Amino acid sequence: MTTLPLAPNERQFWRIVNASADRYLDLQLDGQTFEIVALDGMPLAYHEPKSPTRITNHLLLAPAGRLEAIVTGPGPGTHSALRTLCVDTGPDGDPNPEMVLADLVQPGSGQPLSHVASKQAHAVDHRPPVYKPIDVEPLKKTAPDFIVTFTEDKNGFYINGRKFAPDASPMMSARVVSYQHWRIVNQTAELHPFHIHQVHFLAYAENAVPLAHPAWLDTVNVPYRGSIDVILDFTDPVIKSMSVFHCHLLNHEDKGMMAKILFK
Ligand SMILES: [Cu+2]
Repeated sequence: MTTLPLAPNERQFWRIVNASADRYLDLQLDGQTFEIVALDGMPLAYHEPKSPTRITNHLLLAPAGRLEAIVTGPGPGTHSALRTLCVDTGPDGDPNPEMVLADLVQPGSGQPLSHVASKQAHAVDHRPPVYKPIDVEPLKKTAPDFIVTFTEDKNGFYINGRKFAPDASPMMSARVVSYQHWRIVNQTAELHPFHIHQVHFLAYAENAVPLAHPAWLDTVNVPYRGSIDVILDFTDPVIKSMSVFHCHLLNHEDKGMMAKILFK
C-alpha cells in the first residue's frame, strides 16, 4: 500500500492525475476536504479571479482528469486514507468499487517535514493569473453548434454513428479565435468521459439542468442516457491543424469512439 506523509494540520499542495485506462475515481480524503486550485490543468482563478479555490468533500475524476488541491493533515493520532468511493458507471459499465488508494501516515517528530513544506510555499508564484473575461451567457442561449452522440453495440463504439478511421475526413471543423456551444449526448447505458485535445471547455449543464459548479475542463464525465452542455474555447492561437476528441475509456476509444476535428 502506498503511504503519503502528512503531519497533523500540515497543508500540502497535491496534484492528482487519473492515469488509469478505464477506472473512474471519486476521490475522498477521510474526514478532510480538498481545496480545489485547478482542474485539468486550468486554475480556477483564471476565469474566476474572485473565487480562486473551491472546497469539496469528494471529487469525481474520470480517466485523464487532473485535480490540483490543497489538503490539510488530519488531527494527531487519526488514521485516514485517500480513497475512491464506489462509482455507478451504469448498467453496461464496469464495476468501480470503493478502494483505498493510499494510507496517510503522520511523520515522527524527528522528520522536519513542515520546514520543507514552508520553503516550498515561499517558492510559489503569487502573481495573479492573466484574466480573460468571457461572456458565455449568449452562447448558452444559442442552439448547439455541434452535437456529439455516443453510441455502442456488440461491434464497437461510435461517435455520431461513425467509428474512428485514421484516413477519415474530420467530422467537425472550428475556426480558431471562436467559441462554440456543443452538446455531448450519451445514448448508452454506461458512463463515457468526453475528452478533447488542445482545448478547454466550460461544462455548465447536465441533462439540460445548470450545474451547481460549472468548471473549465478538458475531460468531462457524460452521464449514461444523459447529456452535458459545454462552451469550447477555440481562442488560443496555438491551437493548430488536425486534432481529435474521444471517449477517454481507452477500450472504447480503441474500438472507435473517437473523431477528428480540424482547427482552421
Ligand atoms: Cu466510452
